[in-house]
Amino acid sequence: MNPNTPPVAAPEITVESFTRAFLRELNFGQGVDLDRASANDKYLALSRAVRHYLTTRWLETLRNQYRDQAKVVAYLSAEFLLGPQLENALLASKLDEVARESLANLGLDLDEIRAVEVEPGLGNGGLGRLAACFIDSLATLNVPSIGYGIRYEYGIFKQTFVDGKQVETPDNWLRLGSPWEIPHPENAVEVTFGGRTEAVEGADGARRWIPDWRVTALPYNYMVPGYHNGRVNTLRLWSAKATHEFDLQIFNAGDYAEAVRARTFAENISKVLYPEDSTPQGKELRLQQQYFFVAASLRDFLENVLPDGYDLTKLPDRITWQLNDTHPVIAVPELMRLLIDEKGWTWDDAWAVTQKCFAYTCHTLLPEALEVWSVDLLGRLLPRHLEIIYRINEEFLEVVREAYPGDELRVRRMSIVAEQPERAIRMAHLATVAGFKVNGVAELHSQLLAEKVLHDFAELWPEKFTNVTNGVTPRRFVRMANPGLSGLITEAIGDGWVTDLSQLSRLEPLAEDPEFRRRFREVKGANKRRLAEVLAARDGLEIAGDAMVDAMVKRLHEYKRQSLKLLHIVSMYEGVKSGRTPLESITPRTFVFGAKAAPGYVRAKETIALINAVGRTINEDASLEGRLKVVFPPNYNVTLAEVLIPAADLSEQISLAGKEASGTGNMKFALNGALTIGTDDGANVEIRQLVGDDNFFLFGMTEPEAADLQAKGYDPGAYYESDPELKAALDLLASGAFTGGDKGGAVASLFASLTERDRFMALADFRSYVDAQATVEEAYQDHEEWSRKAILNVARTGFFSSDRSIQDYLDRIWRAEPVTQNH
Ligand code: T68
Repeated sequence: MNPNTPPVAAPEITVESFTRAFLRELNFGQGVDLDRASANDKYLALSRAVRHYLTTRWLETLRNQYRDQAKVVAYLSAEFLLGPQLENALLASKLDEVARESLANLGLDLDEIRAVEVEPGLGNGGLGRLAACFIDSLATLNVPSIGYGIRYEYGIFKQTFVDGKQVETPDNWLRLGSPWEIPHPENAVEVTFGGRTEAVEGADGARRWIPDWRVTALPYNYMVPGYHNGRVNTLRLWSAKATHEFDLQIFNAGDYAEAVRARTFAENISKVLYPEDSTPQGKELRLQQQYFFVAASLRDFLENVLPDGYDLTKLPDRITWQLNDTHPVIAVPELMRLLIDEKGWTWDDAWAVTQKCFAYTCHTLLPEALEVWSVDLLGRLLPRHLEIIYRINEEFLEVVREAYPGDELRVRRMSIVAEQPERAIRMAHLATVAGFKVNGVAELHSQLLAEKVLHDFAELWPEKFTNVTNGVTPRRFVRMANPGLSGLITEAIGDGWVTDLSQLSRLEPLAEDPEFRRRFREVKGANKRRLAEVLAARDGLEIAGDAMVDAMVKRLHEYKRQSLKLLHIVSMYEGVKSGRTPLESITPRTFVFGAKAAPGYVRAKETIALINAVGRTINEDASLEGRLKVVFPPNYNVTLAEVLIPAADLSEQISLAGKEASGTGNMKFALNGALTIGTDDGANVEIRQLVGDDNFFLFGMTEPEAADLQAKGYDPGAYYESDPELKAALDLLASGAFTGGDKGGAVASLFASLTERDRFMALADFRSYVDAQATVEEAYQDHEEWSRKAILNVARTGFFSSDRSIQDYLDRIWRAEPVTQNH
């Protein structure tokens, strides 16, 4: 790019010019007249018009970046769960009002057009959504950065329920066109796989890799606009295309069918997002995906972002590659390979630079969620990388042996290469050895990482370990999703909070103001009515517009304990049916679940079926007079989150202590004025510290208590036998009362799993949970007091902005002095 190219003038923003831009896109982009345009035509034309306005800023950002040659943060993530783009783009570019007015003049409604958008579901849950919040904050904080990931053709599956059971259908999100992406075939790169390696005479460490197949990585750029600051960063997602060369060879050999098969094989790489969120299966295609996007991203940075002839010994001054979990960790041996085999560097020089370029974020505490690749598979797909990993490991184990002479047990524990149950590469160990920093995602998580999961490493390199508590973008999750609350806040304290969320603390005195509380309740009430409308239109679900909204939305996993929530609901129902609880004493409540289960996770799917069965029974039982409702809208996604979260009164964060790394839904709810009922887990700990014990419903064992109980020998049967309410709830479930008399299948399986093993100790926390729920009931009766607590939740949770997280990454990691590792 020529840095002297004169800037293109930003298009003037007026209602008239916007109308012209919109109609131009409609006529010449879509080829239709306004009166013949479909809803999708209008959506595409509007999106392109908005994109057009942002493009000038985008080019400017790129131009400045090229001129300044500043240090860049590259966020490497296999998932970016972006959510709908149109409204965010309108808001970031200050076009929201203009667009609304311009469309209204044409007799069109912005919200109707927005509703057409299909969100890009390129992520499973928290990890993918965090990546999306982070690139938003990076742009808003003016940090030169690039997001790198995969442009899956099919995102997270679409969930439907058939007879209450989850059925997955493909998410063909690109079907109606994708106005937010721009392909750049001229920047395509080749990625190779398979084959073998051979020696190179006289080179220190270098070997020649002779791969046996290759694919083209085609980049698609997405704009990442900062909020009202003129910066537009880039998210670059890679799509796999068969190489022409490869095709031609086979076509020329006359085997047409084989050529087509080979093309499909190569293009499969970016076909579909794996829907397992915490139990990686070690599938070859997944490793292909990981290497594919990482190899393309590294090459892209070295060739397209750095100037020609850049002195790579200075690479750490220009880049930090932030590894979002272990999925991109194969980038480490890839950089080594590029430096040694392609640039001719010595091993030691390459390692010295590589060690300063990567930092690793861990998102779990569950051992089964730590990625491990069998040596057999890795060696077959990436033979050169396996050799490099072996050598990294050899040199690393030397360091361990030097630090702990004679401690071979420790050496085995820390080795990057596991020997049991099969020879395999532990990606978290590789990431920890190669990264100059390792961070957890909440205080408790980072502490447990250093004490448990990566204990040996934290002992060897304490300076390497740090914490960065997660955050969420206030633009999407407050300003956009909750216009009512945003208006109220802005009226009270101005609009500075949108980019400095700590300013929410200025709301604190207003919690004591009855008029402010009344208006706050009014906003909540309006949000509930909006939720009721959306659920009716989207799913035909009927909920009261004014009941307490009690929400549990997150992936379905045993450690998150949706089954504990279910037991509470069954217990409330059982209380009424058995006459223990007078119906009038029950606060009208709508329980809202949202959760996808990994398609192969049988127990999770059984739990979904049971929640739906219980819901159906309760919703149809006229004797409850509609006081309790259980709804489970299918296909919970970012679009629905933006409607549900602002409407919630109570946020369920009930994982077993020590299992949820952080949670980010917990933050979104608190910021929208829901109170949390939660365990002392993940970021709940910090939420409670900030909002205060009086404004948080704490229950359950602490992590050390849970660990102790496990160590002593946990017997769930004892809890079942000794707590009559728990027994009654479980027995009612087991009796088939919710399943048309069926006592087998999911019912028997959940009953047995809870009473016999109960891996996540739901029964041990039941009593404390149900008691805390009784406190919730009581507190909710007092509307004034509840509103006070809710406002204090908003006022005291400004800390959970992803802007603050990004500032912490800048202070603690991206500008930190790399750690020296003595080898
Ligand atoms: C989540 N992890 C954590 N993983 O569970 C959550 N995993 O506590 C935390 O708040 C969040 O990350 C952000 O830090 C995930 O979402 C995955 O989605 C995932 C996907 C593929 C493989 C493994």
